[in-house]
Amino acid sequence: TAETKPLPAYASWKDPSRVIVHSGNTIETRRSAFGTGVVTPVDQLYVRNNLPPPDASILDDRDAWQISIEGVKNPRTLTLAELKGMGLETVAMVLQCSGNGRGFFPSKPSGTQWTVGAAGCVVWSGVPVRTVIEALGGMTDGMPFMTGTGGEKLPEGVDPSSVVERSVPVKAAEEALLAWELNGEPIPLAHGGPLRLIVPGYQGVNNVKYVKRLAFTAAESSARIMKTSYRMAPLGGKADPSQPSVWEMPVKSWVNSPSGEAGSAKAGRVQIHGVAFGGMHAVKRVEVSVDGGKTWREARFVGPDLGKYAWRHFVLSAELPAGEYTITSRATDTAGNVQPEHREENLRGYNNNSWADHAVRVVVA
Ligand code: MSS
Repeated sequence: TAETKPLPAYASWKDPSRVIVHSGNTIETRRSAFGTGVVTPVDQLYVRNNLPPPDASILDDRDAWQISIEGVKNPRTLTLAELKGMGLETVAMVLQCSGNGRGFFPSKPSGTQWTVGAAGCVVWSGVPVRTVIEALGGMTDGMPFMTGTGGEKLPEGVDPSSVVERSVPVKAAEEALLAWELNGEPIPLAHGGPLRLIVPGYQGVNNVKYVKRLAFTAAESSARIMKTSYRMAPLGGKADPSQPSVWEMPVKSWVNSPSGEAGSAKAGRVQIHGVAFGGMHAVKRVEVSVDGGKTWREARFVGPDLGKYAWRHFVLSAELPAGEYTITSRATDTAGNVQPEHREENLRGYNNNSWADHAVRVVVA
């Protein structure tokens, strides 16, 4: 089992047996903890913070939380109470850190060495961003970006460009939510309560927590987290704003069971299962290989389908005599994108969806 540290105070309610605490700002779900329920319980959902979270007192009066809406015909500040009166929608979606799978890069990029557990499938409830735009007279013409700003208080002496501010292409506003509930309960501080910007299909970093400003903008944010972090920079190179930002998630799947931990499979009939998602598209099929990708068999989806942004569990029933196996899965989405064998090499280890990297080595006895 991977090394784990004590849970930080703001996430002390997480189940320590189901997570790996890398640091006070990075907590990963164990591969063996995912189970087969579609929705990830919040007490085992991963956490990633770029800055220490704000003081828990921001949750004392959730309805009084304010967000400034800019880049619309009638810009104004809205309270969470007002947002709750404007509309209600829910979306089930995969929340995944863009660095999930970084631990598999041989180049050992700096950052948390996540394997598979910086991801979960969760349900958000809130008001559609497009409803808010309409209520404020529509978007200002010609704004290519939607920019969300996080509500962290920057620590004393910290450069203001350290603010968590992310821009996404404005078309993402059509499906985005300003959310106040996670899995049917008020969003905990660790996951961005009282109010979070949700951008379905996009990598985790774009889902800005404690969102205090939502703006339709002519340019991308000049915050460091936008300009140079979360860019697909070349190995050995330098990150710059001309490189692709981590936005839409690519198609991906992995096997959760057998997990590869000692004793995770016994000789005989084994139900190989895992999760698959397509980012912007539903997944259409998953194949499983028990011989490291030489041969593949069609897996079957199990459990409810919670929509194209959610993941699906898949299962392959296989007869496994005693021996050593390299078990992996390969997903295809409805747009025809196939999960690749190889990762896209990049400086910081983002967007890893390689089926080879996500294979589990299993000793069946
Ligand atoms: N938001 C804010 N405000 N801050 C921070 O730091 N982070 C990011 C997102 N958002 C942040 C935010 C990231 S980066 C991620 S992943 C996410 O979030 C996570 O989530 P959770 O809830 O899980 O913790 Mo990577 O791409």
